[in-house]
Amino acid sequence: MTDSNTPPNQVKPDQEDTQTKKKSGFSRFFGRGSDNKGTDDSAEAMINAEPATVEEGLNKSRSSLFGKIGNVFKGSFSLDDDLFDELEEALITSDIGVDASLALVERLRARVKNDKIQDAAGVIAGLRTEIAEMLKPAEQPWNVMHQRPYVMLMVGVNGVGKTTTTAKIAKQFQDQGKSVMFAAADTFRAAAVDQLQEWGRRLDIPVVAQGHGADAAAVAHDALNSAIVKGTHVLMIDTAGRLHTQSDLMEQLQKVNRVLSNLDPSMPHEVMQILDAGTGQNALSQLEHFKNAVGVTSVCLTKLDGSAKGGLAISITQKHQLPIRYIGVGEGFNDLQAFEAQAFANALVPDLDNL
Ligand SMILES: Nc1nc2c(ncn2[C@@H]2O[C@H](COP(=O)(O)OP(=O)(O)OP(=O)(O)O)[C@@H](O)[C@H]2O)c(=O)[nH]1
Ligand SMILES: [Mg+2]
Repeated sequence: MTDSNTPPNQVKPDQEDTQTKKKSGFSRFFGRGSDNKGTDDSAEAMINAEPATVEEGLNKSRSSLFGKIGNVFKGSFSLDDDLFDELEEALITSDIGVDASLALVERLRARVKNDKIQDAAGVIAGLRTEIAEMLKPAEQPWNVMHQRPYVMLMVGVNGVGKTTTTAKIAKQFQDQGKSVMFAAADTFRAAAVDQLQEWGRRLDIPVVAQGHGADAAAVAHDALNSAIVKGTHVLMIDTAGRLHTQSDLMEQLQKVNRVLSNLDPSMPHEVMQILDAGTGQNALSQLEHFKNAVGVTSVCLTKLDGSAKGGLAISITQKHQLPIRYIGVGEGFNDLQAFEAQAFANALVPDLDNL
């Protein structure tokens, strides 16, 4: 991780190492350590891989949650305070967070009482329904066609999946018949521009770039002008990963935002924060900081497949009421799926027979 004194156009050698290690998942498809180049075959594999189901993506989260409490629903089940206490504890330790866990158990108690639920299957079904209800505010309609170009700023800390998620969403737009342009506003990390350009080449998407060390806001400005001239439907601006403590980089992001909104106050239309589910409750404070700095308008929760912290979606919704546009349940392009509250709740809470 770079300290806040490092100039934006310099990358420390140890930072490059961290980046290379982090890309090991990416290189599963690309067959080597580089984060930006690979064979066409491996790119094809990533683009065309069969989708994982949401249920598969939440395997770890589900077993972590019910590994702890499965037994209280089986055998000599008794509907008492102990059951709710154990449930509450398991929810808290599954990264649903304290507030959201308390709220969830409270709602479940009320449902059990109102619906006169008496058996384990009923409690499990009630839990699933309450989780779906709590997640509902995160499932919001998204109309990217109301503006042309529709401008999206992709933000988040290092390595959460900003660039690959940008490419994956772009592919979905293309499949819907929309034209896309990329802006390479991660001018901080040496290989970042190449990485985006490589995706642009593979997906046949134009990339506006000025190279390593360039002013990110100038890149965004150029790209916007180009998207206007070309009549592009969606402009997606990839940005450098940064911590909220890297004040120079946070200011750079604010400048990108400002340059866009000076040209048109409705821009950017979407500031999408990518959050790595594996970071757990830490993701909530990342969101808080970015929200304050650049007015995040939506979230994408990646790497659920590698994490047992799927409950995070509930605390994000409870605390921030932002739309969760997508969830990442694997590395393949088809593994980035539109968020659906009920499907997510179904995947997190198994049937009694499968506990
Ligand atoms: N397993 C899994 N891997 C993912 C998912 N989303 C992204 N990744 C992987 O995460 C790694 C980092 O992705 P990038 O898109 O380069 O992340 P980034 O946020 O742009 O990184 P920086 O630009 O360095 O800040 C890559 O290997 C991706 O393939 C996901 O949902 N599941
Ligand atoms: Mg990136």
